[in-house]
Amino acid sequence: MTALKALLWDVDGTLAETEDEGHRIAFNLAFDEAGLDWHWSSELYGELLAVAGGKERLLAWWHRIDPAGAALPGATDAVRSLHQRKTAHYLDLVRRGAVSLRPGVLRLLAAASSRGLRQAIATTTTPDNVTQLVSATLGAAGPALFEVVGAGDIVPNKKPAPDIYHWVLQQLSLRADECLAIEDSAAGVRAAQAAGVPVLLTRSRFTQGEFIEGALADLGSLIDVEIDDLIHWHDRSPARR
Ligand code: XBP
Ligand code: MG
Repeated sequence: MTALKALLWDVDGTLAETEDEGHRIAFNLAFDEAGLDWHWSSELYGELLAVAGGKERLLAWWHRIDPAGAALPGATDAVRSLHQRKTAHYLDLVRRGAVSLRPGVLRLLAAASSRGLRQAIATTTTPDNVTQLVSATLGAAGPALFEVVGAGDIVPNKKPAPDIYHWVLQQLSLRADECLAIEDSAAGVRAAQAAGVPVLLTRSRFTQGEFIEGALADLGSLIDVEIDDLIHWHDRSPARR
């Protein structure tokens, strides 16, 4: 029986509902600052989340509304600059307390730590965003909870590609079946599954209606989930050797 050795946490939508009150607001602030007449409502943003990665999402939006402009030689640099400003706004929003951990997350993080489980992050978002979120919500000691942070452009292909999970497993020197991923979206579940990592689903605000398959279970909210529940699901995973 392969014992569970590490929890691999997704960030956006899993640790916290960052997308609507954080990332979406930051994108709109960057648009205003740049003098663009773009504005992403919650409803539109929920659609745009089909594209993982903020830079990739921006470029997909630009191609959708102005294909000629998006095809210009300087488009990639323009997206990179706009995304840097968005990230600055996001960091400021999180620093000022715009985002809280989802109910149950703090208790699970602490319980996993006290049970000797290693913990890591596997996310599409920008690395600085992770540090800021974890520090703002868990305090200065927060980042130390996660032995490895796999984030953003550290890998060439973002979720649903398995790259970020392969990278995190390599950094941890653990096998996929020794770990358990916790994800909120179809892309995240697909990424973990493609890497052979058993994965549990906890839907977020934007993924409630998504068709998601491949998770060991759909936990719903984490508010009543105990660490023994996570270990129980891992023990029943077909991926275990
Ligand atoms: C969610 C994402 C990220 C965020 C925006 O990441 O797809 O792109 O929406 O962050 P995950 P950036 O669910 O894997 O945590 O703008 O920094 O990409
Ligand atoms: Mg997510």
